[in-house]
Amino acid sequence: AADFGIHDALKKLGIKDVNEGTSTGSNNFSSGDIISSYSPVDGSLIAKVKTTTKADYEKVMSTATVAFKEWRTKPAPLRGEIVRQFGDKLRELKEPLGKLVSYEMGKSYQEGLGEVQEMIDICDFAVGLSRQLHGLTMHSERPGHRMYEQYHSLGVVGIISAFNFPVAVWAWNTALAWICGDVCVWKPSEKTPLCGIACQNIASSVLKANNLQEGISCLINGDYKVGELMTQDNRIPLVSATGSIRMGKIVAQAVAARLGKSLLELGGNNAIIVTPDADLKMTVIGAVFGAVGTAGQRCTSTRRLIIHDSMYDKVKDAIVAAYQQLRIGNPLDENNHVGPLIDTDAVAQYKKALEKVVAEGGKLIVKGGVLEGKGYESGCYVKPAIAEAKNNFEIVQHETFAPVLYLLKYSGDVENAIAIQNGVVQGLSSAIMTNNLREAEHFLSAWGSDCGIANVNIGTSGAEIGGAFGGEKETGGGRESGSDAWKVYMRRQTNTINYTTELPLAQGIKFDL
Ligand code: UN1
Repeated sequence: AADFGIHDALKKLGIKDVNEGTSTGSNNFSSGDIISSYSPVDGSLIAKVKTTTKADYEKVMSTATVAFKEWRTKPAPLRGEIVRQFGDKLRELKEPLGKLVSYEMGKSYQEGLGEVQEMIDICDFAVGLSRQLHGLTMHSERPGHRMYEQYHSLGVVGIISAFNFPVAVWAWNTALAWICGDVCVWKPSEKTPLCGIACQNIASSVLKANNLQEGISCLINGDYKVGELMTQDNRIPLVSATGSIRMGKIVAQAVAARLGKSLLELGGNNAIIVTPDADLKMTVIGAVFGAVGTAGQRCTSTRRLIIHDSMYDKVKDAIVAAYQQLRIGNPLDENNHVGPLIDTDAVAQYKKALEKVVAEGGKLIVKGGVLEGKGYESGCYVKPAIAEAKNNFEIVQHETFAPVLYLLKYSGDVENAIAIQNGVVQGLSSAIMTNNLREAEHFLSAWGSDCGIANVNIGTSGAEIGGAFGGEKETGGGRESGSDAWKVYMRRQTNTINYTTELPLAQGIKFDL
Protein backbone atom coordinates (compact mmCIF):
# COMPACT_ATOMS: atom_id res chain seq x y z
CA ALA A 1 0.00 0.00 0.00
CA ALA A 2 1.11 3.57 -0.60
CA ASP A 3 2.40 4.83 2.71
CA PHE A 4 1.16 8.46 2.36
CA GLY A 5 4.38 9.68 3.92
CA ILE A 6 3.81 7.97 7.27
CA HIS A 7 7.36 6.79 7.64
CA ASP A 8 8.68 10.27 7.08
CA ALA A 9 6.14 11.73 9.54
CA LEU A 10 7.18 9.27 12.27
CA LYS A 11 10.81 10.24 11.74
CA LYS A 12 10.07 13.96 12.04
CA LEU A 13 8.20 13.28 15.28
CA GLY A 14 11.03 11.21 16.78
CA ILE A 15 9.14 7.92 16.81
CA LYS A 16 10.84 4.62 16.08
CA ASP A 17 8.74 2.41 13.85
CA VAL A 18 8.26 -1.27 14.55
CA ASN A 19 11.46 -2.24 12.73
CA GLU A 20 13.58 0.14 14.77
CA GLY A 21 12.70 -1.08 18.28
CA THR A 22 10.45 0.11 21.09
CA SER A 23 9.60 3.77 21.12
CA THR A 24 9.62 5.90 24.26
CA GLY A 25 9.01 9.59 24.59
CA SER A 26 11.39 11.99 26.29
CA ASN A 27 11.19 11.99 30.08
CA ASN A 28 9.34 8.70 29.98
CA PHE A 29 10.61 6.07 32.37
CA SER A 30 8.31 3.35 31.10
CA SER A 31 9.71 -0.16 31.43
CA GLY A 32 6.56 -2.31 31.61
CA ASP A 33 4.65 -4.48 29.16
CA ILE A 34 4.50 -3.55 25.52
CA ILE A 35 1.49 -1.95 23.79
CA SER A 36 1.44 -2.48 20.03
CA SER A 37 -0.16 0.35 18.11
CA TYR A 38 -2.01 -0.87 15.02
CA SER A 39 -3.43 1.53 12.47
CA PRO A 40 -7.17 1.19 11.84
CA VAL A 41 -6.42 2.59 8.37
CA ASP A 42 -4.70 -0.53 7.00
CA GLY A 43 -4.38 -2.79 10.04
CA SER A 44 -0.61 -2.63 10.10
CA LEU A 45 1.54 -2.50 13.21
CA ILE A 46 3.01 1.01 13.41
CA ALA A 47 5.20 0.87 16.51
CA LYS A 48 5.58 -0.53 20.00
CA VAL A 49 5.49 1.38 23.24
CA LYS A 50 6.31 0.35 26.80
CA THR A 51 3.77 0.85 29.58
CA THR A 52 4.43 2.59 32.88
CA THR A 53 4.88 0.44 35.98
CA LYS A 54 4.18 1.62 39.53
CA ALA A 55 7.93 2.13 40.06
CA ASP A 56 8.20 4.12 36.79
CA TYR A 57 5.26 6.22 37.90
CA GLU A 58 7.05 7.12 41.14
CA LYS A 59 10.02 8.36 39.11
CA VAL A 60 7.72 10.45 36.93
CA MET A 61 6.01 11.95 39.97
CA SER A 62 9.28 12.87 41.60
CA THR A 63 10.47 14.74 38.48
CA ALA A 64 7.07 16.42 38.21
CA THR A 65 6.94 17.56 41.83
CA VAL A 66 10.50 18.89 41.71
CA ALA A 67 9.79 20.70 38.43
CA PHE A 68 6.66 22.29 39.88
CA LYS A 69 8.60 23.95 42.70
CA GLU A 70 10.71 25.80 40.17
CA TRP A 71 8.11 26.36 37.43
CA ARG A 72 5.65 28.10 39.76
CA THR A 73 8.26 30.76 40.56
CA LYS A 74 8.53 31.87 36.91
CA PRO A 75 6.41 34.92 36.05
CA ALA A 76 3.27 33.93 34.18
CA PRO A 77 4.17 35.94 31.03
CA LEU A 78 7.46 34.05 30.90
CA ARG A 79 5.54 30.80 31.09
CA GLY A 80 3.42 32.21 28.26
CA GLU A 81 6.59 32.69 26.22
CA ILE A 82 7.32 28.96 26.57
CA VAL A 83 3.80 28.19 25.38
CA ARG A 84 4.37 30.56 22.44
CA GLN A 85 7.45 28.60 21.44
CA PHE A 86 5.51 25.38 21.84
CA GLY A 87 2.82 26.74 19.48
CA ASP A 88 5.53 27.65 16.95
CA LYS A 89 6.90 24.10 17.08
CA LEU A 90 3.40 22.81 16.45
CA ARG A 91 3.10 25.07 13.41
CA GLU A 92 6.36 23.58 12.12
CA LEU A 93 5.20 20.01 12.71
CA LYS A 94 1.53 20.45 11.82
CA GLU A 95 1.68 18.17 8.79
CA PRO A 96 3.51 15.18 10.27
CA LEU A 97 1.52 15.37 13.49
CA GLY A 98 -1.79 15.70 11.61
CA LYS A 99 -0.78 12.71 9.53
CA LEU A 100 0.08 10.60 12.56
CA VAL A 101 -3.27 11.52 14.16
CA SER A 102 -5.01 10.44 10.97
CA TYR A 103 -3.06 7.20 10.63
CA GLU A 104 -3.10 6.07 14.27
CA MET A 105 -6.66 7.19 15.08
CA GLY A 106 -8.35 6.97 11.67
CA LYS A 107 -9.89 10.46 11.28
CA SER A 108 -9.46 12.20 7.93
CA TYR A 109 -6.19 13.98 7.24
CA GLN A 110 -8.14 17.28 7.10
CA GLU A 111 -9.51 16.59 10.56
CA GLY A 112 -6.05 15.54 11.77
CA LEU A 113 -4.69 18.90 10.61
CA GLY A 114 -7.72 20.59 12.20
CA GLU A 115 -6.88 18.94 15.49
CA VAL A 116 -3.32 20.27 15.39
CA GLN A 117 -4.76 23.68 14.51
CA GLU A 118 -6.81 23.50 17.74
CA MET A 119 -3.54 22.92 19.61
CA ILE A 120 -1.99 25.98 17.95
CA ASP A 121 -5.10 28.05 18.70
CA ILE A 122 -5.13 27.14 22.39
CA CYS A 123 -1.43 28.05 22.61
CA ASP A 124 -2.16 31.51 21.18
CA PHE A 125 -5.06 31.88 23.57
CA ALA A 126 -2.91 30.82 26.53
CA VAL A 127 -0.10 33.21 25.60
CA GLY A 128 -2.47 36.17 25.83
CA LEU A 129 -4.03 34.78 28.97
CA SER A 130 -0.62 34.56 30.64
CA ARG A 131 -0.87 38.33 31.18
CA GLN A 132 -4.51 38.19 32.26
CA LEU A 133 -4.75 35.80 35.20
CA HIS A 134 -6.84 38.39 36.96
CA GLY A 135 -8.36 38.28 40.38
CA LEU A 136 -10.81 40.85 41.73
CA THR A 137 -10.27 43.56 44.31
CA MET A 138 -13.13 44.33 46.65
CA HIS A 139 -13.81 46.98 49.24
CA SER A 140 -13.24 45.90 52.81
CA GLU A 141 -15.91 46.73 55.41
CA ARG A 142 -13.12 47.67 57.82
CA PRO A 143 -11.33 51.06 57.65
CA GLY A 144 -7.72 51.04 56.45
CA HIS A 145 -8.00 47.54 55.06
CA ARG A 146 -7.44 46.27 51.56
CA MET A 147 -9.00 43.08 50.25
CA TYR A 148 -8.29 41.29 47.02
CA GLU A 149 -7.96 37.84 45.57
CA GLN A 150 -5.20 36.22 43.61
CA TYR A 151 -4.72 32.99 41.73
CA HIS A 152 -1.78 30.73 42.50
CA SER A 153 -0.43 27.65 40.79
CA LEU A 154 -2.10 24.43 41.82
CA GLY A 155 0.51 21.70 41.36
CA VAL A 156 0.72 18.55 39.28
CA VAL A 157 -2.25 18.23 36.92
CA GLY A 158 -3.14 14.68 35.85
CA ILE A 159 -4.54 14.43 32.33
CA ILE A 160 -6.41 11.37 31.06
CA SER A 161 -7.43 11.71 27.42
CA ALA A 162 -9.38 9.66 24.90
CA PHE A 163 -8.43 8.21 21.52
CA ASN A 164 -10.78 10.40 19.49
CA PHE A 165 -8.89 13.65 20.05
CA PRO A 166 -5.52 12.11 20.78
CA VAL A 167 -3.54 15.37 20.74
CA ALA A 168 -5.86 18.42 21.04
CA VAL A 169 -7.45 17.62 24.39
CA TRP A 170 -4.02 17.22 25.96
CA ALA A 171 -2.99 20.59 24.50
CA TRP A 172 -6.13 22.33 25.84
CA ASN A 173 -5.17 21.15 29.31
CA THR A 174 -1.43 21.58 29.04
CA ALA A 175 -1.34 25.06 27.51
CA LEU A 176 -3.60 26.40 30.27
CA ALA A 177 -1.93 24.40 33.05
CA TRP A 178 1.50 25.67 32.00
CA ILE A 179 0.66 29.36 31.99
CA CYS A 180 -1.02 28.80 35.37
CA GLY A 181 2.31 27.48 36.68
CA ASP A 182 1.26 23.84 36.90
CA VAL A 183 3.11 20.82 35.56
CA CYS A 184 1.36 17.98 33.74
CA VAL A 185 1.40 14.21 33.85
CA TRP A 186 -0.47 12.80 30.87
CA LYS A 187 -1.93 9.38 30.25
CA PRO A 188 -3.05 9.28 26.62
CA SER A 189 -5.45 6.58 25.45
CA GLU A 190 -3.73 3.20 25.13
CA LYS A 191 -5.31 3.13 21.65
CA THR A 192 -3.23 6.11 20.47
CA PRO A 193 0.07 5.89 22.38
CA LEU A 194 2.18 7.21 19.49
CA CYS A 195 0.31 10.49 19.41
CA GLY A 196 1.25 10.78 23.09
CA ILE A 197 4.91 10.18 22.40
CA ALA A 198 4.94 12.65 19.51
CA CYS A 199 3.45 15.42 21.67
CA GLN A 200 5.73 14.66 24.59
CA ASN A 201 8.75 14.87 22.27
CA ILE A 202 7.62 18.28 21.02
CA ALA A 203 6.96 19.59 24.53
CA SER A 204 10.27 18.40 25.89
CA SER A 205 12.25 19.81 22.97
CA VAL A 206 10.88 23.25 23.84
CA LEU A 207 11.60 22.81 27.55
CA LYS A 208 15.14 21.61 26.83
CA ALA A 209 15.87 24.50 24.49
CA ASN A 210 14.95 26.84 27.36
CA ASN A 211 16.92 24.95 30.01
CA LEU A 212 13.75 24.15 31.86
CA GLN A 213 13.09 20.97 33.77
CA GLU A 214 11.65 18.20 31.69
CA GLY A 215 9.27 17.27 34.52
CA ILE A 216 7.06 20.19 33.47
CA SER A 217 5.60 17.76 30.93
CA CYS A 218 5.43 14.05 31.72
CA LEU A 219 3.98 11.06 29.93
CA ILE A 220 2.76 7.77 31.33
CA ASN A 221 1.45 4.91 29.21
CA GLY A 222 -1.05 2.17 29.75
CA ASP A 223 -4.69 1.38 30.41
CA TYR A 224 -7.02 2.41 33.24
CA LYS A 225 -4.73 0.83 35.86
CA VAL A 226 -2.09 3.46 35.13
CA GLY A 227 -4.80 6.13 35.30
CA GLU A 228 -5.78 4.83 38.73
CA LEU A 229 -2.32 5.65 40.05
CA MET A 230 -3.18 9.30 39.39
CA THR A 231 -6.76 9.31 40.62
CA GLN A 232 -5.64 7.91 43.97
CA ASP A 233 -2.57 10.12 44.31
CA ASN A 234 -2.77 12.96 46.84
CA ARG A 235 0.09 14.74 45.09
CA ILE A 236 -2.27 15.42 42.16
CA PRO A 237 -4.74 18.16 43.14
CA LEU A 238 -6.56 18.12 39.79
CA VAL A 239 -7.37 15.23 37.47
CA SER A 240 -8.75 16.27 34.08
CA ALA A 241 -10.38 13.28 32.38
CA THR A 242 -12.02 12.90 28.98
CA GLY A 243 -13.82 9.70 28.04
CA SER A 244 -16.95 7.66 28.68
CA ILE A 245 -19.50 8.34 31.41
CA ARG A 246 -18.60 4.96 32.90
CA MET A 247 -14.94 5.95 33.18
CA GLY A 248 -15.85 9.42 34.49
CA LYS A 249 -17.91 8.03 37.34
CA ILE A 250 -14.98 5.85 38.45
CA VAL A 251 -12.49 8.73 38.21
CA ALA A 252 -14.81 11.21 39.95
CA GLN A 253 -15.42 8.87 42.88
CA ALA A 254 -11.76 8.04 43.35
CA VAL A 255 -10.71 11.69 43.22
CA ALA A 256 -13.60 12.83 45.45
CA ALA A 257 -12.72 10.17 48.03
CA ARG A 258 -9.49 12.11 48.67
CA LEU A 259 -11.28 15.47 48.16
CA GLY A 260 -9.29 16.28 45.04
CA LYS A 261 -10.71 18.22 42.11
CA SER A 262 -11.76 16.59 38.89
CA LEU A 263 -12.55 18.16 35.53
CA LEU A 264 -14.72 15.79 33.52
CA GLU A 265 -15.53 15.78 29.80
CA LEU A 266 -17.71 12.74 29.29
CA GLY A 267 -20.24 11.44 26.81
CA GLY A 268 -22.70 13.41 24.74
CA ASN A 269 -25.98 12.56 23.03
CA ASN A 270 -26.16 15.58 20.83
CA ALA A 271 -29.19 16.60 18.84
CA ILE A 272 -30.07 19.06 16.12
CA ILE A 273 -33.63 20.36 16.20
CA VAL A 274 -34.92 21.00 12.69
CA THR A 275 -37.82 23.45 12.84
CA PRO A 276 -40.29 24.43 10.09
CA ASP A 277 -38.13 27.54 9.49
CA ALA A 278 -34.87 25.66 8.98
CA ASP A 279 -32.67 26.27 5.95
CA LEU A 280 -32.57 22.84 4.33
CA LYS A 281 -29.13 23.15 2.77
CA MET A 282 -27.48 24.26 6.02
CA THR A 283 -29.32 21.55 7.91
CA VAL A 284 -28.00 18.84 5.62
CA ILE A 285 -24.38 20.01 5.81
CA GLY A 286 -24.50 20.46 9.60
CA ALA A 287 -26.22 17.15 10.24
CA VAL A 288 -24.15 15.04 7.86
CA PHE A 289 -20.79 16.45 8.98
CA GLY A 290 -21.91 16.15 12.60
CA ALA A 291 -23.00 12.54 12.22
CA VAL A 292 -20.27 11.08 10.00
CA GLY A 293 -17.27 13.38 10.70
CA THR A 294 -14.56 11.50 12.63
CA ALA A 295 -16.76 8.45 11.79
CA GLY A 296 -19.17 9.53 14.53
CA GLN A 297 -16.48 9.35 17.21
CA ARG A 298 -16.54 12.92 18.53
CA CYS A 299 -18.13 13.52 21.89
CA THR A 300 -19.95 16.32 20.02
CA SER A 301 -21.04 14.09 17.10
CA THR A 302 -24.66 14.50 16.05
CA ARG A 303 -26.57 11.43 17.26
CA ARG A 304 -30.19 12.62 16.98
CA LEU A 305 -32.12 14.77 14.52
CA ILE A 306 -35.37 16.04 16.00
CA ILE A 307 -37.43 17.06 12.98
CA HIS A 308 -40.76 18.89 12.83
CA ASP A 309 -43.39 16.65 11.26
CA SER A 310 -44.13 19.23 8.53
CA MET A 311 -40.47 19.00 7.38
CA TYR A 312 -39.85 15.38 8.18
CA ASP A 313 -40.03 13.75 4.73
CA LYS A 314 -38.16 16.58 3.03
CA VAL A 315 -35.29 16.50 5.54
CA LYS A 316 -35.17 12.72 5.58
CA ASP A 317 -34.97 12.49 1.78
CA ALA A 318 -32.25 15.16 1.57
CA ILE A 319 -30.13 13.49 4.26
CA VAL A 320 -30.54 10.03 2.81
CA ALA A 321 -29.52 11.42 -0.61
CA ALA A 322 -26.44 13.05 0.95
CA TYR A 323 -25.45 9.74 2.57
CA GLN A 324 -25.42 8.11 -0.89
CA GLN A 325 -22.63 10.53 -1.86
CA LEU A 326 -20.32 9.59 1.04
CA ARG A 327 -17.03 7.98 0.12
CA ILE A 328 -15.67 5.66 2.77
CA GLY A 329 -12.04 4.64 2.79
CA ASN A 330 -8.45 5.50 3.65
CA PRO A 331 -8.67 8.78 5.61
CA LEU A 332 -5.30 9.93 4.26
CA ASP A 333 -6.81 9.96 0.78
CA GLU A 334 -8.48 13.35 0.66
CA ASN A 335 -11.17 12.08 -1.71
CA ASN A 336 -12.76 10.13 1.13
CA HIS A 337 -15.22 11.59 3.62
CA VAL A 338 -15.33 8.81 6.21
CA GLY A 339 -12.45 6.80 7.65
CA PRO A 340 -12.42 3.72 9.86
CA LEU A 341 -13.56 3.27 13.44
CA ILE A 342 -10.77 3.04 16.00
CA ASP A 343 -10.78 -0.77 16.29
CA THR A 344 -12.84 -3.91 15.80
CA ASP A 345 -14.37 -3.59 19.30
CA ALA A 346 -15.89 -0.31 18.11
CA VAL A 347 -17.18 -2.12 15.00
CA ALA A 348 -18.86 -4.68 17.27
CA GLN A 349 -20.54 -1.86 19.26
CA TYR A 350 -21.74 -0.31 16.01
CA LYS A 351 -23.25 -3.62 14.85
CA LYS A 352 -24.91 -4.10 18.22
CA ALA A 353 -26.49 -0.63 18.02
CA LEU A 354 -27.98 -1.36 14.61
CA GLU A 355 -29.43 -4.66 15.83
CA LYS A 356 -30.75 -3.06 18.99
CA VAL A 357 -32.52 -0.18 17.27
CA VAL A 358 -34.37 -2.63 15.03
CA ALA A 359 -35.19 -4.90 17.99
CA GLU A 360 -36.69 -1.91 19.80
CA GLY A 361 -38.96 -1.12 16.87
CA GLY A 362 -36.84 1.32 14.88
CA LYS A 363 -36.42 1.22 11.12
CA LEU A 364 -33.07 1.42 9.33
CA ILE A 365 -33.49 3.72 6.35
CA VAL A 366 -29.77 3.77 5.53
CA LYS A 367 -28.73 0.26 6.36
CA GLY A 368 -25.05 0.52 7.19
CA GLY A 369 -22.80 -2.52 7.42
CA VAL A 370 -19.15 -3.44 7.73
CA LEU A 371 -17.04 -3.01 4.59
CA GLU A 372 -14.89 -5.83 3.30
CA GLY A 373 -12.40 -6.35 0.51
CA LYS A 374 -9.62 -4.27 -0.94
CA GLY A 375 -8.76 -1.20 1.10
CA TYR A 376 -10.86 -2.40 4.03
CA GLU A 377 -8.51 -5.13 5.32
CA SER A 378 -8.31 -3.64 8.84
CA GLY A 379 -11.96 -4.62 9.40
CA CYS A 380 -12.64 -1.19 10.92
CA TYR A 381 -14.56 0.49 8.08
CA VAL A 382 -18.33 0.79 8.45
CA LYS A 383 -21.05 2.52 6.46
CA PRO A 384 -22.75 5.42 8.23
CA ALA A 385 -26.32 4.37 9.05
CA ILE A 386 -29.60 6.16 9.72
CA ALA A 387 -32.52 4.79 11.72
CA GLU A 388 -35.98 6.16 12.39
CA ALA A 389 -36.45 5.75 16.11
CA LYS A 390 -38.07 7.04 19.30
CA ASN A 391 -36.27 9.04 21.95
CA ASN A 392 -37.17 6.59 24.70
CA PHE A 393 -35.45 3.62 23.03
CA GLU A 394 -32.65 2.40 25.25
CA ILE A 395 -30.20 2.52 22.35
CA VAL A 396 -31.13 6.12 21.53
CA GLN A 397 -30.51 7.08 25.15
CA HIS A 398 -27.05 5.51 24.95
CA GLU A 399 -23.99 7.09 23.28
CA THR A 400 -22.64 4.73 20.61
CA PHE A 401 -19.27 5.96 19.36
CA ALA A 402 -20.01 5.25 15.67
CA PRO A 403 -21.79 6.86 12.71
CA VAL A 404 -25.38 5.95 13.60
CA LEU A 405 -27.91 8.77 13.31
CA TYR A 406 -31.41 8.57 14.78
CA LEU A 407 -34.29 10.48 13.21
CA LEU A 408 -36.95 11.56 15.71
CA LYS A 409 -40.16 13.43 14.94
CA TYR A 410 -41.86 16.22 16.86
CA SER A 411 -45.05 18.13 16.29
CA GLY A 412 -46.41 21.44 17.51
CA ASP A 413 -44.22 24.01 19.24
CA VAL A 414 -40.48 24.13 19.67
CA GLU A 415 -41.02 23.32 23.41
CA ASN A 416 -41.84 19.78 22.36
CA ALA A 417 -38.58 19.46 20.45
CA ILE A 418 -36.63 20.90 23.39
CA ALA A 419 -38.23 18.38 25.75
CA ILE A 420 -37.02 15.55 23.49
CA GLN A 421 -33.58 17.13 23.13
CA ASN A 422 -33.26 17.46 26.94
CA GLY A 423 -34.74 14.02 27.55
CA VAL A 424 -31.42 12.16 27.83
CA VAL A 425 -28.88 11.82 30.65
CA GLN A 426 -26.10 13.55 28.70
CA GLY A 427 -25.83 17.32 28.26
CA LEU A 428 -22.91 18.23 26.01
CA SER A 429 -23.84 19.85 22.69
CA SER A 430 -27.12 20.87 21.05
CA ALA A 431 -28.28 22.85 18.04
CA ILE A 432 -31.35 24.32 16.43
CA MET A 433 -31.84 25.08 12.76
CA THR A 434 -34.25 27.96 12.42
CA ASN A 435 -34.67 31.43 10.97
CA ASN A 436 -37.35 32.16 13.53
CA LEU A 437 -36.11 34.52 16.25
CA ARG A 438 -38.67 33.31 18.79
CA GLU A 439 -37.68 29.69 18.37
CA ALA A 440 -33.97 30.48 18.50
CA GLU A 441 -34.25 32.58 21.67
CA HIS A 442 -36.53 30.04 23.28
CA PHE A 443 -33.93 27.35 22.62
CA LEU A 444 -31.20 29.50 24.22
CA SER A 445 -33.27 30.57 27.23
CA ALA A 446 -33.06 29.19 30.77
CA TRP A 447 -35.98 26.89 29.90
CA GLY A 448 -34.37 25.89 26.61
CA SER A 449 -31.46 23.54 25.92
CA ASP A 450 -29.90 22.08 29.07
CA CYS A 451 -26.52 21.47 27.39
CA GLY A 452 -23.13 23.10 27.93
CA ILE A 453 -23.10 24.05 24.24
CA ALA A 454 -26.18 25.37 22.40
CA ASN A 455 -25.84 26.53 18.79
CA VAL A 456 -28.16 28.26 16.34
CA ASN A 457 -27.80 27.43 12.64
CA ILE A 458 -24.60 25.46 13.25
CA GLY A 459 -24.24 21.73 13.88
CA THR A 460 -23.29 20.18 17.22
CA SER A 461 -19.61 19.47 16.53
CA GLY A 462 -16.62 21.62 15.73
CA ALA A 463 -16.54 23.96 18.72
CA GLU A 464 -13.91 26.72 18.71
CA ILE A 465 -11.30 26.83 21.48
CA GLY A 466 -12.21 30.38 22.58
CA GLY A 467 -15.39 29.34 24.36
CA ALA A 468 -15.51 27.15 27.46
CA PHE A 469 -16.00 23.56 26.29
CA GLY A 470 -17.97 21.01 28.26
CA GLY A 471 -21.39 19.83 29.30
CA GLU A 472 -23.92 19.31 32.04
CA LYS A 473 -25.58 16.30 33.67
CA GLU A 474 -23.72 13.04 33.03
CA THR A 475 -21.35 14.81 30.65
CA GLY A 476 -19.62 15.70 33.91
CA GLY A 477 -19.92 19.48 34.33
CA GLY A 478 -16.30 20.35 33.49
CA ARG A 479 -15.25 23.25 31.27
CA GLU A 480 -12.02 23.27 29.29
CA SER A 481 -10.15 25.49 26.84
CA GLY A 482 -11.50 29.06 26.43
CA SER A 483 -13.29 31.72 28.50
CA ASP A 484 -12.40 31.39 32.20
CA ALA A 485 -11.72 27.64 32.13
CA TRP A 486 -8.17 28.46 33.35
CA LYS A 487 -9.49 29.09 36.86
CA VAL A 488 -9.83 25.40 37.62
CA TYR A 489 -6.06 25.00 37.08
CA MET A 490 -5.29 27.47 39.88
CA ARG A 491 -6.05 27.91 43.56
CA ARG A 492 -7.78 31.09 44.60
CA GLN A 493 -6.60 33.00 47.63
CA THR A 494 -8.44 35.87 49.32
CA ASN A 495 -6.11 38.35 50.98
CA THR A 496 -6.94 41.07 53.49
CA ILE A 497 -4.28 43.56 54.58
CA ASN A 498 -4.65 45.95 57.51
CA TYR A 499 -2.57 49.11 57.14
CA THR A 500 -3.72 50.83 60.36
CA THR A 501 -2.52 50.57 63.95
CA GLU A 502 -5.90 49.22 65.13
CA LEU A 503 -7.27 45.72 64.80
CA PRO A 504 -11.00 46.10 64.13
CA LEU A 505 -12.90 42.84 63.76
CA ALA A 506 -15.23 42.06 60.89
CA GLN A 507 -19.00 42.09 61.49
CA GLY A 508 -18.44 44.81 64.12
CA ILE A 509 -17.60 42.28 66.81
CA LYS A 510 -16.22 43.78 70.05
CA PHE A 511 -13.43 41.87 71.74
CA ASP A 512 -11.68 44.13 74.26
CA LEU A 513 -8.69 42.87 76.16
C1 UN1 B 1 -14.22 15.65 21.77
O1 UN1 B 1 -14.89 15.04 20.95
O2 UN1 B 1 -13.71 15.08 22.76
O3 UN1 B 1 -16.31 20.43 19.13
C2 UN1 B 1 -13.88 17.08 21.66
C3 UN1 B 1 -15.57 19.63 18.58
C4 UN1 B 1 -14.09 19.66 18.88
C5 UN1 B 1 -13.78 19.02 20.19
C6 UN1 B 1 -14.42 17.73 20.42
N1 UN1 B 1 -13.59 21.00 18.89
O4 UN1 B 1 -15.96 18.83 17.78
